Amino acid sequence: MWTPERLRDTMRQKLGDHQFLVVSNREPYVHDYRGGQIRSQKTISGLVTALDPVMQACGGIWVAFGSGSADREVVDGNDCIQVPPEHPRYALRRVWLSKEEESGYYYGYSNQALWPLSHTAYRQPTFDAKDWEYYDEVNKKFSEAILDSCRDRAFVWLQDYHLVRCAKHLKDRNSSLIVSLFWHIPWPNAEVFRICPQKFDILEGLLANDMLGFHILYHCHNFLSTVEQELEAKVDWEELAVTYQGHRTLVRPFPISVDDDNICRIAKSPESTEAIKNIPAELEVPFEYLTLSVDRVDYTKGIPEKIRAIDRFLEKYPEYQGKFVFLQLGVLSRIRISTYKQLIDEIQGLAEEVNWKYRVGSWCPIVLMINRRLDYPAYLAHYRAADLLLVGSLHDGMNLVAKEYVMANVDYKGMLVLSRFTGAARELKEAVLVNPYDTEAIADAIKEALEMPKKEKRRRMTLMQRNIREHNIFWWAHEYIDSLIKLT
Ligand code: ADQ
Repeated sequence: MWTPERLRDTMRQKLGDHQFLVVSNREPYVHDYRGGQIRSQKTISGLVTALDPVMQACGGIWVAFGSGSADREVVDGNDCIQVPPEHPRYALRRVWLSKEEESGYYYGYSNQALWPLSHTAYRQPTFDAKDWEYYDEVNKKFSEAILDSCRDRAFVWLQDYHLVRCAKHLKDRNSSLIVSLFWHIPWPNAEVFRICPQKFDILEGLLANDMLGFHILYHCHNFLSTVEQELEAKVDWEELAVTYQGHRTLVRPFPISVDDDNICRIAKSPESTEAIKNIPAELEVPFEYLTLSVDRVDYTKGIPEKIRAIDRFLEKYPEYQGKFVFLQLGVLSRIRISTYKQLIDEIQGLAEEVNWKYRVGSWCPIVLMINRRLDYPAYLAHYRAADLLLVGSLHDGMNLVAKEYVMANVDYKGMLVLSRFTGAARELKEAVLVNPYDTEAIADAIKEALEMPKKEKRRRMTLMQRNIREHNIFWWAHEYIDSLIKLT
């Protein structure tokens, strides 16, 4: 099994004198002013959940946008700070962006063009030429910070769709760097991608990487056929590689994962066990059966679709009325974008409607806590208390919530109902798999999961836990870096 220690020792051997840099838009730790004091906090995102344990194990430099109100106050002369703040293990190098840059690059091109383009969730992307200019400029800025932070021999590991142009800018300045980008979201099929006005610049930027990683083989194939249709490039389907303008890029699937041991340890901790007792009071609604969902509030996560399915479930199986509660936990993100504001209104409106329809006395079926950040033991306590976790993503690169839930299910109490359109569904085959657009099917899947015999739940959970243990986040990082090292 892969552990942080094993990853650290293997990386030391394999990396030799190469520096190790991770680069992402979102920083893993943010410093903000609160009540006149500077407070640091870990940020919430799938990317940070996955990569922070890797960086804590391996050390190195993480380059990211400094978004906190007090971020500038705490860095040294090189814009660096050691993190995690309570027991430093690696350096965080902050990149500063102006409001205009953040608006054009992050809220604009990244999240109103690339995000909807990559997810089949039926929101039309907006391609704004000015946003694209900001996007490319910010990618240059990131590249400058990377070049400034590293020597000639370095592995630069770019993260996600915010940084498609970085490899090109880096390689133009220093071709000896080994550069790879991991794409955390789905890659669309060629027919969807072809509408993008900036498609050549995007593909050119991505093909400057030595390796491109996606969660699943299907996304690798989508990428290869996109390249085949859009560029004069040699696509090698057998080796999964592209040669473009004399440069070869490997394209590989690496299904991302979680820190399994840490989740189990904290889920079993006395703090977590104690926190379970607080949940009924926190919900303020009596229940016998608790269904939980946890999401960043995003239209790709299928939250309104889940609420409609709960309505149908209670209509179709009235014996659960008065006993069943659906708790939607969440954190808000990208709320400056109007689609996200509308989504919050839609979720709240729907929940009110369904609650009004079924409310009896102090009971109602939907509890929304969509702007609630919980500390880790309390967060895992919710997983332990739940009878089932419902993941309803309309499209999701992986979905780490599903994997976290399986590992936190230390009492084998619950069951996972999982959207087929997540990367996780390719691995967690023992979950109850559903089409998130099919209201009727979700209603039936909830019933099936709630009524599943204990023995069957335990059997399925054990198989899923075994799979995640064998393919945890340290395994993932090792597979990835090992493939990169082979390129040297
Ligand atoms: P995300 O879209 O952010 O990630 P996901 O993988 O589910 O989606 O990760 C969300 C993370 O936020 C989880 O680790 C979860 O624990 C945390 N979280 C959510 N709500 C929380 C709350 N209220 N309190 C505390 N923590 C909370 C993107 C892609 C995914 C891909 C990941 C990693 O969209 O498909 O799995 O990157 O590659």
